Amino acid sequence: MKRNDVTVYISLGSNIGDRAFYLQAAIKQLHTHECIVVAKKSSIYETEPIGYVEQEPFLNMVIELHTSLTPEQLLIETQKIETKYGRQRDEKWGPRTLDLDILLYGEEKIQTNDLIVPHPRMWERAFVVIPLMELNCTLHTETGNTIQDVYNKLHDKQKVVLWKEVKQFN
Ligand code: GSY
Repeated sequence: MKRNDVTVYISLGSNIGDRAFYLQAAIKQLHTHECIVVAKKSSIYETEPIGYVEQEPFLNMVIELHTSLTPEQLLIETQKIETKYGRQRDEKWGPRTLDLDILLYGEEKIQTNDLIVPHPRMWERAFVVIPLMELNCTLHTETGNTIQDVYNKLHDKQKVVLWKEVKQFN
């Protein structure tokens, strides 16, 4: 990690086509960027859809990356990757080949027309919290609840099943 790099967590999801391919392709593409290092990958989970429920199950995971990009530059990169892999932005809650959400950008709070960080719904989503906790169990919400507290409340309310395990060496 270089001196000015920021630690960022990104959630990835896919529920159309070769879901695992889309997740891996997005990670590869991010890592290829000269200002991004993908440092950690969570396991992959199969998860029931939240929001619009009449759709196929998702594969979800979270990655940790280190970057010198600003939040806005990083958002542009994630959107380019979503578009490259066929994401169509017409349905807000509908199925998608690839979804990349910036969850946390260091300790920063960001609120622009295009980006809110911390991600406003991240702590309500077991498909985010469970893989995120694998990567960093010291995180906490803005109101001071630990990620373990959030996990305890959520984990048996939404169906999240381990699909491909990745062992962490912290
Ligand atoms: O916001 C991410 C897209 N998305 C997902 C998802 O990735 N996983 C699950 N399980 N449900 C979802 N609903 C939406 S929208």
